[in-house]
Amino acid sequence: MIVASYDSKDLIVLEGLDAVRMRPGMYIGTTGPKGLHHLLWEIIDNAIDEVANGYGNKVEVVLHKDGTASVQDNGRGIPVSPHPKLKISGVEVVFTQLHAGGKFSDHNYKYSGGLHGVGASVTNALSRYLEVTVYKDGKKYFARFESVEKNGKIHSGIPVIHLKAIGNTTLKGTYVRFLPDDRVFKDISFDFDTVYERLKETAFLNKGVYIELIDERTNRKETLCYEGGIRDYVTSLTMDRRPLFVPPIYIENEIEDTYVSLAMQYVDNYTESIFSYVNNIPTPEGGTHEVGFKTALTKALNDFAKKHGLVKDKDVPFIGDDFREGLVAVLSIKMKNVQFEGQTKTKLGNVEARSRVETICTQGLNEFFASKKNESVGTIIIEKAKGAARTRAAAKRAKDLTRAKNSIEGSMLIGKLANCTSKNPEINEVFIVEGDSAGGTAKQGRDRYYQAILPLRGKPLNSEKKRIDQVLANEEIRTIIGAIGTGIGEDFKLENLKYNKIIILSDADQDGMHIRCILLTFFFRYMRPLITNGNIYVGMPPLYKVKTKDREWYCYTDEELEAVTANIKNYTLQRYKGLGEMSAEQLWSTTMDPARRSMIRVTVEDAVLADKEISMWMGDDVGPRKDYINKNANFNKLDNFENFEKKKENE
Ligand code: 0RA
Repeated sequence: MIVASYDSKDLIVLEGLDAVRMRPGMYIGTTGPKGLHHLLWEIIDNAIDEVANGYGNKVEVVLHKDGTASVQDNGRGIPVSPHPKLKISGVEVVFTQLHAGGKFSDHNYKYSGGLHGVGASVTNALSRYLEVTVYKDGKKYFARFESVEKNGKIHSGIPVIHLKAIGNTTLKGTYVRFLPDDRVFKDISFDFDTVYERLKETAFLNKGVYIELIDERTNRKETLCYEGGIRDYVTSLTMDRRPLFVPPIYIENEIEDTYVSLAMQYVDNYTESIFSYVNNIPTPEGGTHEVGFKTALTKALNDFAKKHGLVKDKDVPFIGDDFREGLVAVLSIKMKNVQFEGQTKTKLGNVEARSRVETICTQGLNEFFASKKNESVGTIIIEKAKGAARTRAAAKRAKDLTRAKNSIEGSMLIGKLANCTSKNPEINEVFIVEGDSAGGTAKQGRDRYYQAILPLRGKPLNSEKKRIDQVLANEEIRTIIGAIGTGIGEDFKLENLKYNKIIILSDADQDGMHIRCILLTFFFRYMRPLITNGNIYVGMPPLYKVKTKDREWYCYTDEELEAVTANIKNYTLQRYKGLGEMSAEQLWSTTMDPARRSMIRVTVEDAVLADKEISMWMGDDVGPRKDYINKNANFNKLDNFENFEKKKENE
């Protein structure tokens, strides 16, 4: 058994960590699953930094049966000698000083992802205990930290065993193992899939690094290593989507300590998917590096088209957007002194990155297209861009038409909308309701002061399968756009949003599910800020009503139904097949009244995954969807695949 021993000196050093425990949200965002996994990312990022900088090549992550997680790398080992000022071992600096990781890495690594992170000390602060073993210079060292209770107060991350040599070794590297503190996190179990997806992204971004994930709770083991790096990443992103050529275009170069790599491909659809990273940190808001890449792409492709006489006078002239229709690209850069901007601090701000990325990409692309064997690839891209330019011209005509129509007969177009009286978007809500009859019920049941109702007559168009001009030609879609007020695509303006909550209300059957998918797909592709901003909700009508002589209950899930009916006798059970079966009062009290309803707020945790899944579920390639359903579906609950596809055919 380990006996906790620590002195007052330790407590003073550790005051910073107590602050982390007081306000975990400030350091890891939440104490939900996302925050819990953040603890592990901090440790993994440190190990990856070490191997990605060329020291070692392997990182092993284990989820243990006892609830701990461990990360082992075969790098140089965390420094063990005393820090000149702090007079404590390097290991203790890393795990007890806030942000020490960053300061530490600055001199030791050319680039460091950890700079963005909050540091391994935060993991220590929010753990029951954390142990470190360092293998270095022929010796094995060990240290243990604990969160200990003293005088009714919990002190975080106290070194109860100061770093000491415990034997000899021929190994090198670092092993960290920790138990998240269940007094901080409600649920301390790591999710295999979440960890796996993160490690997979990491493996793609650090080519050749060998990553192993072992789940001892379920005996699962996965090995990840991509010799092709982001080339393999792009290939995996486009696997389900008919790439227009293989392999992806790949560029890699370095200017003044800025290292740039780019892999790109085109697929047979109309969306643009650029996934960019700086020092392995995703930058979903884009930034200067993306601007540099886009400029280079436009320039290189315009030059190619001109050189090969591919544009005729009658053709619509290209703009940059045309070259990005169907583009799937991963841009990964590494640089020093990164500055992040934007709403969620995920946008690169460094101006020097723009010109460096542009120079490297222009040079690389020009070289690629100058080669005789790549001419066909260039021609394919130009043909695709021509299609995009034509559609753009058609879309503009459609948009102008929509705008004109909106202004002339604006009230008529959203005539189906039963608006609310309040003009305050902050409190206003709009329910998008499946079907006229349910729409009517909702209109009667609502609080008309702040609740608007928009009934949908038919099924809206599946926007994943259609070009923007066709999407805009669809009346249901136009009505939705008109009602919400923000506009779409690059015209989108959040400040014009008319309703703070947009609530999709559809039946709890297959058709309802399908309508929900179609609407979410549309919002994801054309009004994505509504999702990232948390304005989109899915309403949850009850599935059952249980009634006895003197009481009734509404149940929203099968589990609830079981719980309610477990202890009562002589009841009648009504299963609601559609919203239309409820009275206005019932719909209000079960589904619309903020005090009693439950709703799902739609968020996007992972843009890469969401993008992939949406094209799998809603795109026109049937194969991947069929595979997925056959692998994962529970056929007792779901109709079979053929049925699902038949429903989709009627779009
Ligand atoms: C700074 C300097 C040195 C190693 C490390 C950091 C290091 C940190 C971590 C975190 C997890 N695994 C790690 N491996 C190495 C090397 C200094 C020296 O050569 O003594």
